[in-house]
Amino acid sequence: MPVGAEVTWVNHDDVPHTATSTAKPKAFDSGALDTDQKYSHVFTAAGQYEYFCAVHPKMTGRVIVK
Ligand SMILES: [Cu+2]
Repeated sequence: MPVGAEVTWVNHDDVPHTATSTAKPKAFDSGALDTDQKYSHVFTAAGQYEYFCAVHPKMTGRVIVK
């Protein structure tokens, strides 16, 4: 994704999830998203942004901004 792009997470599951930045301090944190709730974040700097679900820490992902 290019710098300045917006990513939107949508919870299509029937249990809550989060998209929580692994970095300290956090680059973003959705908080708990219930079913069909959305969270958006604009990435304003290049980098690799790791994230996980605070409810289910084994759920992880990565946003790559170039
Ligand atoms: Cu989860």
